[in-house]
Order: sequence, then structure tokens, then C-alpha cells
Amino acid sequence: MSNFPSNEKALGMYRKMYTIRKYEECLYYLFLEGMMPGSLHQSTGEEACAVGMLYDLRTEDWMATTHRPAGHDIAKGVDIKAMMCEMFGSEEGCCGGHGGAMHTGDIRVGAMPANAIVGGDLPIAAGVALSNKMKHNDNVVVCFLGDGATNEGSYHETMNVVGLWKLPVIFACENNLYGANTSVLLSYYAENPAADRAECYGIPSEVVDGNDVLAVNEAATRAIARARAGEGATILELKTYRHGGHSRNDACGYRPDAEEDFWINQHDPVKSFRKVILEHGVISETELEAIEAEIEKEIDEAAEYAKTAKQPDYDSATKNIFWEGK
Ligand SMILES: Cc1ncc(C[n+]2csc(CCOP(=O)(O)OP(=O)(O)O)c2C)c(N)n1
Ligand SMILES: [Mg+2]
Repeated sequence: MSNFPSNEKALGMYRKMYTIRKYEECLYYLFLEGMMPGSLHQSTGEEACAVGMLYDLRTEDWMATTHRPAGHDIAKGVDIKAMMCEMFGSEEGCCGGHGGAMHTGDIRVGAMPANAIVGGDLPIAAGVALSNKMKHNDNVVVCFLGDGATNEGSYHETMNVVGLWKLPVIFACENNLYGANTSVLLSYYAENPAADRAECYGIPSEVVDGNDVLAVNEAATRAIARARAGEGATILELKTYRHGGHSRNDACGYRPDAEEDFWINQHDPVKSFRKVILEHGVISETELEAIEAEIEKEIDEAAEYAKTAKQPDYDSATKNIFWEGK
């Protein structure tokens, strides 16, 4: 068992994890009701990765992510109401309603608006880390990616320069066993596609139980300390599982029942951590239920608000877009 944090931290981490779980659940139903435009890639099941990695970051540290960003954004501190408004295309959304589900973020809290290109956030994260290094501050960048991204050219080009220049960035590879509907077994010779290939870039790596928030947080603490001390990058490969389909139109027929049962029913990160904090006497179950109810209320209110929040004017469609038109 990992070293147990203070009660305040344990409860703070659980609050974040539960918020992510309920936010995604709320969106799931709203999407089924046909309330929202676009598609949705949900992070349910991967809450421990987001919270364990980001809980101890400062506002001026950065987080970069791609097409499955909600958990990362919430963990970095993006406002729930602004995220919900973004889902409804409202101008009150965190990206003015122009981004949608795959582009949420808020630079004021160090959450780079997400990048829908698989592997697209990696070179940007390296660039931000280079900027921090050149400014001689000790800010770090946590960059999320999926197992699928580790076969992209941008991954290997980024790792090459990050290893060579010892840039202060921590890569958190959420290995959820699938890139869309393709199993990792069909995509990699390596058992651990991120960690096993890290050595050739001179970057230390760890394989971590991505459904254990304390294990993730401990690995993140080690990696963040290295980066702040000028010792360079770390690659953390977090073994996890998404509970739902790749996106909202994926019924997941390609996943074996026993595998789903193992990960979803027996290793649910939110339920497991709930059990752990109760066993450690962090809080009584009645008090915890009250906190959970408060979180559910906050999310329901955000969704109700977002449904009627102001839509952008048509004239704003080309705002913040660079083009060489007339
Ligand atoms: C460069 C690029 N290729 C393909 C896609 C389409 N696409 C979106 S997500 C995805 C799978 C990514 O898998 P992984 O990196 O493991 O992340 P996960 O979805 O499992 O979180 C694909 C192929 C894309 N967005 N960008
Ligand atoms: Mg994946």
C-alpha cells in the first residue's frame, strides 16, 4: 500500500475524482438525449490518472491533453460551468463555444485547450517546457497521451529532443489497452509501449497502476521533483481502462466480457478509492454522501444553466481564426 496522504489531501483527491465521474455521467445522458452537438470521448474509468498526476501542480505549471480532455481539465481546475457551456456551444463556454468537447481548457489555470490530433499536444508541451527552461523558472508541464499516440511520428520526434535537452516535462501515457477499437496487442511489439521504449531517448520511465490514485500521485511526485530540479523528463505509463466506448458511437463489441469485468467492476478507481478513504477513517460515510450530493447538485446546476446559456453571434464564427481570405 502506498504512503497515505493527509486527510485533507485524500478527500480533495476523492472530490476531484467524483466530480469527473459525475460530470462525464451527466454528459453521457445529455448526449443520449440529443441535447448536444458534436461527438464525445469520455474519460470515465481514468479518473485516477488525471487526479493523481495533476493534484499537486501549481497554477503556473501547464497541462496538455488531446481528444479525451474532461478529466484532465477538471483536475487542473477548469470551471465546471464553463466546461458545460462549452459542450452546448455557448459563448460562455471555456473556449467561447467554438471548441466543443475535444478542445476544452483554460489558459488562466494552466490547462492548454485540448488538441484533437492524436500526438498533437506532445511537441507543444515540449515547446512550453523549453520556454520554461530558457526562462530559468521551475515550472513543469504534464502532458497526457494515449497508448495509440506512442506510434505517432510526433511522439518519437518529441521524445528525441526532450531527452536530449532534458526538458522539464512529464509524459503521462494513459494506456487503456485500445487505440480506438484496436487492441495494443495488435499495435506494439513492446508490452509497455511508452515505458519500454523510453530508454533509447535517455528518459527514465515507470509503469504504474493507473487506477490507483495514490500510486499515480506518488509516481507523479517523483517525476515532478526531477523536472523542477532540472533533471529532465519522465515517462509514466499508467495502466487504465475507459469504461465506455472510444466515442459516443462505439458500443465496444470488440472488448472481451472478462476484461471489462476485471477493469470496470473489480478495479473501478473511484469506488476503490472511496473504500480506501473510509477504511482510513478520513471521513464518515454519511459525511461523504453529503459531499457527493453537493457535487452532483453543482453538476446538475451547471447543466441546467448551460442549456439556455447565450449562443455566440454568427459574426463571431471567424473570430480567432487565422486565414488569408478577403
Ligand atoms: C493524427 C490522428 N490520427 C487519427 C485520429 C483519429 N483518432 C482519434 S482518437 C484515436 C485513437 C487514439 O488512441 P489512444 O492514443 O490510445 O487514446 P485513447 O482514445 O485510447 O484515449 C484516433 C485514431 C486523430 N484524431 N488524429
Ligand atoms: Mg488508448
